[in-house]
Amino acid sequence: MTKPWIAPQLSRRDFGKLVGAAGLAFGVSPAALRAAFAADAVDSAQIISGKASGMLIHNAKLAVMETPLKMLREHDHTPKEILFNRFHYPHEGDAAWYATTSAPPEDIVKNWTIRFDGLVQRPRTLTIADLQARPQEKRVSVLQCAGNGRSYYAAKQKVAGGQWQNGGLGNVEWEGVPLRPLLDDLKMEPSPEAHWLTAEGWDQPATPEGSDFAKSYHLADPALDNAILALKMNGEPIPAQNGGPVRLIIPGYYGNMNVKLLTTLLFAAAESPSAFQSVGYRMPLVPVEPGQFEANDYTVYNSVPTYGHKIKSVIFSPLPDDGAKAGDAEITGVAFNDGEAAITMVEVSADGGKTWQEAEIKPAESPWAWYHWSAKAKLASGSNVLMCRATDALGRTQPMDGLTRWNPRGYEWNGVDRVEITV
Ligand SMILES: Nc1nc2c(c(=O)[nH]1)N[C@H]1C(S)=C(S)[C@@H](COP(=O)(O)O)O[C@H]1N2
Ligand SMILES: [Mo]
Repeated sequence: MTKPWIAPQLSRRDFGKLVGAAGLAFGVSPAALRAAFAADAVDSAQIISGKASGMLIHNAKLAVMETPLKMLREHDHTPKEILFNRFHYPHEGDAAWYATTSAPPEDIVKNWTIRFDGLVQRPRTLTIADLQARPQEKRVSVLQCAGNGRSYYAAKQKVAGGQWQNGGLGNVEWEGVPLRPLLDDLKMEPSPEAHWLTAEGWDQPATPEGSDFAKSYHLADPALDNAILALKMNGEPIPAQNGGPVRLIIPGYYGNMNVKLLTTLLFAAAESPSAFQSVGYRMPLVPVEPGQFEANDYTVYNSVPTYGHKIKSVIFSPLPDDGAKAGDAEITGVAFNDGEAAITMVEVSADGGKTWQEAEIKPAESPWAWYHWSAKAKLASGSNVLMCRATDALGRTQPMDGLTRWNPRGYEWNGVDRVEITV
């Protein structure tokens, strides 16, 4: 994919020069950027300009970080300053411009194009202004990394990759152009063999063997009915770090399906051969045990992409260092799924699963947003194991033992949440 506003294409050798130049141009100090790339022991605010301090860093070089639950629970819509972040290629060289929570620079927005191409009679190219001229719609949706909760699989066998706890998620208001009406209006005349739509992001691999960040959706997937080409996040232009100026949002779908820095939508006969679609971000079709199936054994025949969020609930309060007291307490948290059915029940236990009671659930803002729930409980002096489990109108619920869904890439953790607090 071409990057018209950067000529010539920069090589990694130019990295040193560029960190200085790009850093200054976009208000990030070169020292902070160098520090970010040098060590994991830096603070989140140094890695992404405008980010809050104290995020849990999984990979400083790639700016991968999650939100401590103490920060996450403070807001109903997760602000950009604390929303988790995940990219697959380092924010160095020509990618340094998006290491910020600010909107993308004006020249980038002005020159941005989205190419609609592939198995169509008439390819089209749109600008951000073209998208802004169309009717806009809002979608409130949980955004969650498919690797969220990966660290909990270590109780069976540790899985390679960022050791995410529960904070690789946020509840976000997106706004943009509905996808299906746009595709219809563009009258591209896709060929009858075009069954898939592949989205690609601007970011590119450092070496030619690497894969572009590309994700594919079956054109018959009803989730596309809710998809938007988002231009705004929480009422503002999407921060560069979260994929501005334009991001494909499929509400209710795992983070990787929501392609940031969207440059291309291709009609295709099959799903993309990109490793991000054909090997990574997939779940084995049948349950597997460690040793039976390895991280590189995935094919499009033995596995399925991480599409919609598996139903999940998370305890927000009390957390172990909240200083909870013995006696009456309120247990609170959130629950969400893929939006295909309402969440109808959240059960809570304060005694490690011996007894359960139903929490009170507040209505959610949209089918894909998180639900808040709360339950009254009594805490005993000593250790208390709090647990929660959500169920939806289709009867889908969380496994009591999340380890039954162990998989070699550690995706889709949705085991019953468990917090141990000592009072
Ligand atoms: N272009 C592009 N889009 C991307 C990615 C990426 O590396 N490049 N990572 C994906 C993954 S795995 C996740 S979890 C989310 C993270 O979104 P956030 O950084 O806005 O929280 O972006 C997704 N979209
Ligand atoms: Mo992710």
